[in-house]
Amino acid sequence: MPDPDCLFCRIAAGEISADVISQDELVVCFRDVAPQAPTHILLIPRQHIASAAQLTEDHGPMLGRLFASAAAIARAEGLAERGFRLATNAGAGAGQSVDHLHFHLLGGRSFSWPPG
Ligand code: DGP
Repeated sequence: MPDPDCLFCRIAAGEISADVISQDELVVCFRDVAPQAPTHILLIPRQHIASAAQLTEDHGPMLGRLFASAAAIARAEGLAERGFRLATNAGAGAGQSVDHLHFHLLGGRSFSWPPG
């Protein structure tokens, strides 16, 4: 069920414009408005899920689609050979600023570990 007050639900519904890379009935992928790397794409479920802390096994089909989409986009954007990062922030303490589950697909530069 979409949340009418949620920014990413509204992007998924097409009510707020975004540079959408791909979408289907489960997942929407679009470029981050404030890119932290030469390629920075957000992958979200259409379903409103606040964060990874709410995930259960029932979300398996959506997560399978989301990770397959990430891999396909990484290949299409030429990130797969050099490497890329796929990450989610869960909770304000981890840096989550939009309370709708999203994975960051980052590539096109080197990444350090551990993350800050
Ligand atoms: P996080 O801090 O992990 O919750 O990541 C939220 C990301 O969402 C952040 O990298 C910036 C991005 N973002 C915020 N508002 C918008 C928006 O309106 N459009 C797009 N495309 N990205 C947004």
